[in-house]
Amino acid sequence: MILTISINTILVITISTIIFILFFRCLFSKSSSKKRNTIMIIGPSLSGKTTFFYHLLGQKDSKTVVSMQINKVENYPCELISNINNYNIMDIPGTGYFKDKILDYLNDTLILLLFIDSTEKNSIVQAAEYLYDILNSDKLNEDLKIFICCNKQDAGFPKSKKMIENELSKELENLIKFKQKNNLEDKEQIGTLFQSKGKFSFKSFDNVSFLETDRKSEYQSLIKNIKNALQII
Ligand SMILES: Nc1nc2c(ncn2[C@@H]2O[C@H](COP(=O)(O)OP(=O)(O)OP(=O)(O)O)[C@@H](O)[C@H]2O)c(=O)[nH]1
Ligand SMILES: [Mg+2]
Repeated sequence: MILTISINTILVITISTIIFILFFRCLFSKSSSKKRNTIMIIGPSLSGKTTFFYHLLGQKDSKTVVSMQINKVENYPCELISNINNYNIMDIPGTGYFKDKILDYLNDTLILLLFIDSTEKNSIVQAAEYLYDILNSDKLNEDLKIFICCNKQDAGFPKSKKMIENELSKELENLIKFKQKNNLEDKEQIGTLFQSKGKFSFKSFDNVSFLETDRKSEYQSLIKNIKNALQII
């Protein structure tokens, strides 16, 4: 009798322990491999974000105006980038108000496209400010891929991706020094970029890559890069 009770007790304890362990393993694995499916398009005003957004939606000849709200599709079957999965696609206007919202969406973002007008110096200066906030943020997730899209390569005298990378590096370096000198950082969260010393280089960010693109080429290289990235992630 004593033996039966003790065997039963041991059995109950063992089964409960297994269920307990499995429950917590399941809970933990869900939180660490969160399914992210957002592609976010950001960048200075007039860099060509909404034109690309409509291209992804199959509306190639859409006329755009300065965006005053976020363009968004949810769970969208975009055949240009995947035949398998659906994605949320967001186009964030280049005005100041929306720029501040980007960090809120960063944790759910898989692919971040930073658009730059390659013919405009000011577009590069503004892009550095976007990048500072993003690379300095504690909301960067381990899956995130950042493509710096040197857009409008078909227009005027565009800068190459190499020139833009060099200019952006210098702009970021100046921005970091300026913020450090004037102690312009959120005291609650002092980011890694704010603490960095010496020359800034994109070489230490292997999730960031540069590419040249434009509407005329139907964004072929950009779409190819997005497809490749989605297959790997
Ligand atoms: N030459 C050229 N012009 C482009 C290209 N992409 C967009 N444009 C033009 O650039 C202008 C701005 O494009 P939008 O797509 O509205 O720019 P945006 O980045 O959404 O701007 P905001 O909504 O103000 O943030 C429009 O007149 C487009 O026709 C491109 O690849 N080449
Ligand atoms: Mg727009």
